[in-house]
Amino acid sequence: MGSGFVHGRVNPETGLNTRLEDFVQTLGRCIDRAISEPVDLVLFGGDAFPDATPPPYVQQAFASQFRRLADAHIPTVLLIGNHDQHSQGQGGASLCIYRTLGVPGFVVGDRLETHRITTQNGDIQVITLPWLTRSTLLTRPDAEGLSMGDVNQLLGDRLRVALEGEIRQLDPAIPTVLLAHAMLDTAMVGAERFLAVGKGFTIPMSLIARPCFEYVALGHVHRHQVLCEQPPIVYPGSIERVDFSEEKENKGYVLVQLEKGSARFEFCPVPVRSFRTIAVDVSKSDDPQLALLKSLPPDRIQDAVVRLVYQFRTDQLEQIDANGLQAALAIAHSYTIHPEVVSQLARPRLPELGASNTLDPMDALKTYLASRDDLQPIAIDIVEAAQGLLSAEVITWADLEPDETANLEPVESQQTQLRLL
Ligand SMILES: [Mn+2]
Repeated sequence: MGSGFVHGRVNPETGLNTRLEDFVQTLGRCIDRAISEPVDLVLFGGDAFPDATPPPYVQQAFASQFRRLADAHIPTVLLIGNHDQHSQGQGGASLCIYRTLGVPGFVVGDRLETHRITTQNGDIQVITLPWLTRSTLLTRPDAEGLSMGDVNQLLGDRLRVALEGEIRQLDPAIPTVLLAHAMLDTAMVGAERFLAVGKGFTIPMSLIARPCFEYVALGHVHRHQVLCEQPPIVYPGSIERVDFSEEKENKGYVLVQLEKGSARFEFCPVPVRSFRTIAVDVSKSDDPQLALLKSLPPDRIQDAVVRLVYQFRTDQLEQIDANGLQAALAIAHSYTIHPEVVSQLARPRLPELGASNTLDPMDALKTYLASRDDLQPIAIDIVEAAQGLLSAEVITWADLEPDETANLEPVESQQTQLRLL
């Protein structure tokens, strides 16, 4: 809540960004269902806000919806995600205020811990596993001199031991849910995978696919997916679209029917605002303006967040009327227009890089470098620097020996091309 404002506009009647209003309405729909059932327990999987210090009006919008659960006496677990954590020290997560205020029935999951919760239909135990950073389980000397892969291995081992400790103390007579904010190694994330590389670590599926859990509820990945059926390991996904990478995803929440030894779950879609990419090449058209207008059928763009991407030739410039496009797009909720000149698109591309979005960033870089004979003399240095960047190690000019700096300066134009990659 509080993200994606660039896709909204200010509502003159409320002074609020319309995307905040969308998110509040959708969250309200989820909570309406929780209250109308009523459910016995609500689990929130983390990442309430884009960062740990949201503006007060955004916090209030979130709180005013969750307050309805407290009023309805529905126990609620709020898990801490990576966006909720304050980068400075412990205990600064934005959701911890609910514990400080002692909101009845509310539990905040900011550490690995088992919570026994009494609901109107019996007791349940919820293990909370918030987003882990290296510093959660490792001290600096632990990690000194280790590669990223070794650090992840060590983190996995430490987590396995800590989780085992929680599991041994479980009451075998009542159902158990693991609520985790994590990237699972088998998760499908498309473009998000690239963002995740080098940030935090990936939890192996084998660590959590355990018969001692009736259900594993996951947060972090925005796309809804079921990673395992027995026990169910489920990302409900985000309830709203944050950006165009989620254009084609269904949004909703998951309703779970739980008893000792079994769980049934159902993904419940919620109607959310459409995002539409309209991509059209008018470079071969005699009437590019007409072709553009035809690409904007009202039923596809009405009330949607639209981006129009079109390719044209520079000699068609006078045939394209920006005012006419804006008039046609006025029925959209919001829109952006991205003209691309075809001659600029003629730059050769590597089919290996375009065909698949499942390529690992390091593999992508190596593929690119293999195609650039002129970069071979520094290819090894580039790969090493990229590994450093992806493992979040900061390399500054000060780290380089003076003569290395001198060697790097002449290749400035090559660095510019790398940035385009
Ligand atoms: Mn997250």
